[in-house]
Amino acid sequence: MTEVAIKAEAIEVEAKVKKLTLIWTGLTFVLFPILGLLGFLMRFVQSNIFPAFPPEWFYSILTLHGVGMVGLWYVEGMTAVIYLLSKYVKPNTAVSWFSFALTLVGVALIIISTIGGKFGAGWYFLYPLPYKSAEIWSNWATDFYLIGLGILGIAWTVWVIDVLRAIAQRYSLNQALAWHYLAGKVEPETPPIILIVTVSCIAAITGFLAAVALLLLFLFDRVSGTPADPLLMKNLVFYFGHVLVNITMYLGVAILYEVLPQYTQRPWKTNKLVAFAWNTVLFLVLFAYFHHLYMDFVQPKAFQIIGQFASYFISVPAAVVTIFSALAMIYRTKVNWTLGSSLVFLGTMGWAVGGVAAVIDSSIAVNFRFHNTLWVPAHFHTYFLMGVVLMILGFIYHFSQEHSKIPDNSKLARLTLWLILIGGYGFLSMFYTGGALFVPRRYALYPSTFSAGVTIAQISTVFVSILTIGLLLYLIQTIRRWARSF
Ligand code: HEM
Ligand SMILES: [Cu+2]
Repeated sequence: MTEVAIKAEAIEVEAKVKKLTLIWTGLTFVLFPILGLLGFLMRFVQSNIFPAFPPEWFYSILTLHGVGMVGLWYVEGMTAVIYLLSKYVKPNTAVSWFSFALTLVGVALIIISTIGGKFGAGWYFLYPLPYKSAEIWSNWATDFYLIGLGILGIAWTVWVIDVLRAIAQRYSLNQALAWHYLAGKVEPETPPIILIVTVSCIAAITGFLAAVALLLLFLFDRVSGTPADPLLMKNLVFYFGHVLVNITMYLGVAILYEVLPQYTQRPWKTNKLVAFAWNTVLFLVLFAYFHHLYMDFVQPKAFQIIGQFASYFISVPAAVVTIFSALAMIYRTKVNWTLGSSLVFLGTMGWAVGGVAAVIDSSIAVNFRFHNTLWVPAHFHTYFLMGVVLMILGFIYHFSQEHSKIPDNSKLARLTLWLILIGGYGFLSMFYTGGALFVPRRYALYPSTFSAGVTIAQISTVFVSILTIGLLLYLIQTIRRWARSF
């Protein structure tokens, strides 16, 4: 190909990827407020404001909110990363559109199952509950839920494989995993985003395989009536869930490595430490999920111990290396703080806070007391809502501003950030307080033994209101820029 033809092709790919990012992002603008308001509603119900609210509705809302949020941010994280990756490699946009269409079908089935069919087994649908609902929901609702998940699984597996294919076109596996850095070489250069996304996509495939096995065992039970082994089912679902949630965070970190340097004018390169950290993640991600099964006394004891150590060691390399490097990036330099770069940075700090809370809970002695208390939603809302969600919202603003060229309104941006921080951390502190007082999670209405839960939920609604105003201001500023980017 001539140089002109190569350039023309690059421009065409860029335009295609940009359009894709705009459309996926539009979906996020619709789904995030709906799923967020469902969370708000749950806090109202737990405040005892509507004592007659049917508990089964609470559980179907809880299920939709949980699975919806986890899926939404995974998908938007992939979109952001594909956009940023396209500077280095050529992801196939047709595959992304295919995943988009299938994702819509899967989401529709899950909405019908939860809102229409009252399916309320919680987002990780622990076996055998889904088909033993005590007639709260019908078996068809469970069928819809599992088929919906299966469709999402197909869509996302194809998507991840295509990203790996695009990376493999330019980098060999050991280059993509930066193994040559471990041997002391720095050529050819592996951008951190390539390394992190390769690790994430390989891990994702193992998670989706576990999900396939899980769904097949559900199907086998449904069709033949032969029960599956509940311990195996729990291992499979938590392997899948833990991996999905973790790689979503890693996608956020990949965004950080690629976007923050654009605001600090300092390059952020892979080195031996970064390469070591992410290869450790790839290895340990297989074992950390055991921390979800500490209360299962039938689980082999060795797994419990491995789970605790893997959970400790997985958080050290990636998080510590990333957080210290991010601080070093902004130290003694003039950072261009926009709404976008600030959100990406604050999200990284939220990831750190949530990570500490998670490591505390992954200690067996502590988990013994905190298991299934509000400590659990406390820590995962920290690294989700105030972590990866802020990073991705930061990316969306960055992307929309880049293409619309509308300058930042720094006063409004500052107000927005303060509202999000005060509302968000206030909301989280109420979950943490509940955890410290051993208030259980997943209660629609708290019995009198847990009356502290009601007070905490009431205070929480004030903070969620502040958060809502902050997010609304964010949306107003971002959607304006997004709309101008078409
Ligand atoms: C927008 C603000 C949000 C609010 C007000 C909110 C509120 C809530 C509430 C009240 C619960 C139930 C806690 C319990 O008693 O067990 C919950 C559960 C949950 N939320 Fe959120 N949430 C928000 C954002 C998010 C985000 C951004 C994510 C993930 C990306 C998320 C994921 C989840 C998950 C996975 C569950 C557990 C569902 C289950 O137990 O099956 N939430 N949320
Ligand atoms: Cu986990």
